[in-house]
Amino acid sequence: QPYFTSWVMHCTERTFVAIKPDGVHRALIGRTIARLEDKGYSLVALKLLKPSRTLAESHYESLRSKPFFDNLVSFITSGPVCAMVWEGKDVVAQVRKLIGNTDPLSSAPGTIRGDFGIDIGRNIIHGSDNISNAEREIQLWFHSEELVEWNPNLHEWIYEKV
Ligand code: IDP
Repeated sequence: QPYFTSWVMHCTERTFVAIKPDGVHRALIGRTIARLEDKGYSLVALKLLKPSRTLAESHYESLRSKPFFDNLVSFITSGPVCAMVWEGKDVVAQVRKLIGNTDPLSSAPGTIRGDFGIDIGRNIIHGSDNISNAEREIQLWFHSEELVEWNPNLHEWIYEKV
């Protein structure tokens, strides 16, 4: 138990990740999850849904004034979306790195958008851009009882004991 306590300190940060309808239709759910698992992050929640307009508009509320907002909301609500919560040390920033730039054409090969996408409006995946947005988006998409607390045994081999 003392060992667990020292590893778990690293692992409490959470981020919201969503595979958008293009990623789901292109059968990229498995490969996307594999990349985050391979890195060492843990899945805390997962569901497939067709988001309501209210949910999609709240999720992207900071983009409401953008010319592409209506198209973006229509696209996301067309579903299905694979909504997830991932956990681990520095997970918000690291998932952004694994995803790549917003525009797939300027994303590095090796990133999800760099490997699988071409158009900015079909960039496969969403990841929260900072910790406070991650908290906001997790609350928006999930009920607290859908978030599963568990202690992966692998943590001993992923995190150095402090
Ligand atoms: P992010 O998804 O990389 O955080 P944001 O700027 O938050 O990027 O934009 C949210 C989503 O809106 C993008 O992932 C993309 O699907 C879409 N988007 C952003 N900019 C454009 C654009 O110029 N044209 C069309 N869609 C865009």
